[in-house]
Amino acid sequence: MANFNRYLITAALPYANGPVHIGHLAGCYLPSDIYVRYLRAKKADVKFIGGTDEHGVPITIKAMQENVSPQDIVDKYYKIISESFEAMGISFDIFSRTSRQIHHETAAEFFLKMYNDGRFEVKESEQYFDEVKQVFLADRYIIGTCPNCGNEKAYGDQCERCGTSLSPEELINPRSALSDAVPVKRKTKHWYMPLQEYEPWLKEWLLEGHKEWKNNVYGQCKSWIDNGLQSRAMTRDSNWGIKVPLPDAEGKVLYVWFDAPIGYISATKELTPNWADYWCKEDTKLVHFIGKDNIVFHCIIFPAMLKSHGGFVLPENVPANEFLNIEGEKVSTSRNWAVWVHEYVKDFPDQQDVLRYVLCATAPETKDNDFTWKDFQDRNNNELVAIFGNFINRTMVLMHKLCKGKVPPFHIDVRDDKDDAVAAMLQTAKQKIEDALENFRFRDALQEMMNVAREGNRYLQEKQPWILAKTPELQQQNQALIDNCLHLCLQITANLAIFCNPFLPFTAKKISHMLKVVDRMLEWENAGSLKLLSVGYSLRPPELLFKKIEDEQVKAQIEKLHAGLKQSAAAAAPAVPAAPAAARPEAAPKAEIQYDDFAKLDLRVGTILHAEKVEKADKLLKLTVDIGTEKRTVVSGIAMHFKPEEIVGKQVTLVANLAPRKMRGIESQGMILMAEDNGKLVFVNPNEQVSPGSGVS
Ligand code: B3M
Ligand code: ZN
Repeated sequence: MANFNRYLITAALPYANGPVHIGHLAGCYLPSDIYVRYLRAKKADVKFIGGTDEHGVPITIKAMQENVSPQDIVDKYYKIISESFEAMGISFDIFSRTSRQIHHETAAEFFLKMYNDGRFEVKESEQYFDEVKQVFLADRYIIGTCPNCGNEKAYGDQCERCGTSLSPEELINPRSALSDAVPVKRKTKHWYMPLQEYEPWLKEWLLEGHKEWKNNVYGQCKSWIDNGLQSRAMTRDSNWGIKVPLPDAEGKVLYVWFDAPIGYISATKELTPNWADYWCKEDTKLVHFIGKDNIVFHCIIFPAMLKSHGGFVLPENVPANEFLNIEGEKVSTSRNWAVWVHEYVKDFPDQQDVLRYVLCATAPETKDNDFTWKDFQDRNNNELVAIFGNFINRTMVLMHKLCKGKVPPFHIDVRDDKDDAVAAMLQTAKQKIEDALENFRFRDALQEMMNVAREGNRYLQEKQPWILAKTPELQQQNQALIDNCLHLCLQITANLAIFCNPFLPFTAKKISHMLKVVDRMLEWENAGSLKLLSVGYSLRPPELLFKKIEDEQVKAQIEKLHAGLKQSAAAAAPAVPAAPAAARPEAAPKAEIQYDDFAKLDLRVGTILHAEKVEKADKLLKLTVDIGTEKRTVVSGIAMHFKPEEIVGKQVTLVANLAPRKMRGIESQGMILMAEDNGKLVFVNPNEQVSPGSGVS
């Protein structure tokens, strides 16, 4: 393992086409900030790079929806996004924008170097063109009827009502979203990176060299590489973006995924004249924090670009998180099913650390996870208030009451085993927190930090200084024991400030203020020490660190979430690609049937034993379903809605006597019942676990 002398930490550049929500925070901004704060506390040489991604189709679409220029959009959201991060204490060293001059220059130079080194292939292909507006149309700009569900406002890349992924060719009645004209195919030329040529190198560098990467990241990369890489266009036809710096490239810009990661380099240049130390010296540890939808770009395409350009370090790790759902549903910005950071900071002023705590405790580190307001309340009330805040508050109150507001001395002659155990407890915690943080296990690290507060409470409870001081006479007799207890509780409190600082920086500041210590005390090397506070030092009165969150607040947030959802539903019927069809697709009534018709159905509950994708069929999953007496193979069109590994073990209702049917060469022996809610599919199953094969009637 190489020895690193400096760290370059990046967090994905959010598109400046909307505010950030808590899923963004949990996905990459909070973990990266925790990591960076820890590194700074260790006095490491570290730069934390962020900014907004201001190019690409997402921006131009938003501009069309709001009927303003792309520049207006990026200006508006840069402000909201950067203020949200600042309010939450995400401590970037720089928060730049890819629209800045320095980035345009850096990205253009990068492209030109690759071009001059012969790294691109030029290829012509046919693409949809709008003859009225005289522009090529990205797939998103083509709308038409979905061949699957009949939604008339499906996009050329996806139907947002039924979730099917589409190509523009599949749309019935395709039209340009810009002019309503029927698009025509036209030849266009682009510069491609032959990614297949990087395969041997990627196998060696990534698959062989980085087996330590998180399973979810490594697995995705492996399957991309194993499936074979292809040439990918690094330019697009558009007038919004970084102009391709070649003479014969009128109307062409760099592909947004080519320019955006270079934004990390440009931002570092903007930050420091020593930028090349961070990007070009082998002893830099470069770590990209991202969400799982960005894995291929950061682990395959950008490294291939860096390699191809030459002279840059490669990422040492890419600890991508999975997704955070909200109240059991996927976050959807278009349906407004999200908790927006700029709204949270307004609704919960001065409670940033509560959100930081809850998001870290429930971070989707290895699998998708769920945020609920109830859990938010519980974790605040039962953990931050009842354990962490309570320990520090009791310590401070008792110290003021029983030790005259000063750090009491420690009397060696009356110390006992419990006192002696405190030092070891702190040392162990320090080790465990370090180990977890170095390995990007932020949840574990947070748990270990909380355990220190738990241990503190336990120690205080065992010592019971309030009993020792029940009467003035008793207190006089026991003062040495009382002193020892509170001396150690105060040292634990100071240690907690150090330990919690990466996770709860606002709280660490408040504790430092109460203890009247300077920021230097929070340096990591001080952790584990029992000499953080000097004897006789007078301390400030206790401040409340956390307050209870009431049921009404939780209720209001849940209502707000649902109200937001309805609002966006009412604002449906977009003129241009916009919010997805939000109106509920009512199931059409069917003709009346007799009981006998119904009784012909053999419905059985089964358990999914195995699920896998059907090759070359985007929508199909092949399932093995246990129906008690036998196992059935069922081919089901649900691949766009569920990942195979998510549904193994689920109970389903199977139409068991449906005539078998061949799909993609596989005989499907039955059909699974699904409910459809606004484009989301849900299994129909009994509300309690039943034995496989149980009949349904
Ligand atoms: N803007 C995608 C996203 O916001 C993209 C990330 C760029 S990181 C260089 O998820
Ligand atoms: Zn559809």
